[in-house]
Amino acid sequence: KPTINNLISIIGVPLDLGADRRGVDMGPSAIRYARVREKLEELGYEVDDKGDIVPHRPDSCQLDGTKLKYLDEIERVNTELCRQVAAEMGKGRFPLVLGGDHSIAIGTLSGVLQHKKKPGVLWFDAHGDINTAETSPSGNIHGMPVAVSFGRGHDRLTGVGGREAKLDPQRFVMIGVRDLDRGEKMLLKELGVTVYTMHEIDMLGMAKVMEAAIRIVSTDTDGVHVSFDMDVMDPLHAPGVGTPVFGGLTYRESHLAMELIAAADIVTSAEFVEVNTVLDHRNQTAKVAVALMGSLLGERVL
Ligand code: 6HN
Ligand code: MN
Ligand code: MN
Ligand code: MN
Repeated sequence: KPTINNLISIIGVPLDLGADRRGVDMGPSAIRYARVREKLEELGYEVDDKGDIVPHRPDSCQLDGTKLKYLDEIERVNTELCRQVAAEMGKGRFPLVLGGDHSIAIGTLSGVLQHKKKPGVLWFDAHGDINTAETSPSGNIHGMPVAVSFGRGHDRLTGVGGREAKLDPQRFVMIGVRDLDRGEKMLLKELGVTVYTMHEIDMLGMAKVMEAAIRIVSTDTDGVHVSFDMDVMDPLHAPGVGTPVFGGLTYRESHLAMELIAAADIVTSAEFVEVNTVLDHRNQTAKVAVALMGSLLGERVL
């Protein structure tokens, strides 16, 4: 089973076009300001901050015949992210990607798939992010990365990293979900994705849910990616997100999940996304994100 070495590469992706809303573009800065590098160095990691993949901002939303907003630029940024994630993993380093909106998971996951044949994924989110152009109520690509990573969705997106390098829904687990669109419910069932909604977390408790989730993603896999959308947390604890939904994870539930993943020693890449500084209070959400990264990467009280 994969034990990560002590080399971490930070990649910032200040993209907000996938959310069609300003604010998450400052996420990487906010997370750096909350001292992510210092936190990781305290934990004994050697950190290489690769800086940001800077998106161009089109004057207006170009739709050219598709419902998908900002498709060109999102494809370009994710293609570059895929390349950088693959390059860092090729050097034996752990990629830690800072968002940005969740459409960047398209690039992160396709980068991971250049190195891992069958990675497991733990997807923490209030949402399913498994819309396609046909089912999306908004046309926002941050609601689509899960579908894309299974090979469903627009050609230009499923083509990032190659059409063959796609995830197996059997090795994909969602945690904390509480807002799904109609088409998302249908596709989740069709593909057989395991979804632990807030209901299961309420009923079983986070410890039991994570025990089951970790078993799924670490059985017959060659690595585990953690994709953490800050809106999985309750807006009380993480107010700085673009699409808040009441009834989310508490501060402790989120940490417990990260601590249990760390104890299982399975994680090989991670991303933290959707920190929206415009809606945040005194950088609270970025600080929480950094604290969670600490727990995920082995920080312990004693
Ligand atoms: N996120 N399901 C909604 C949509 O527009 O497709 C919301 C998506 C939110 C995406 O938070 O990463
Ligand atoms: Mn998301
Ligand atoms: Mn979300
Ligand atoms: Mn909704």
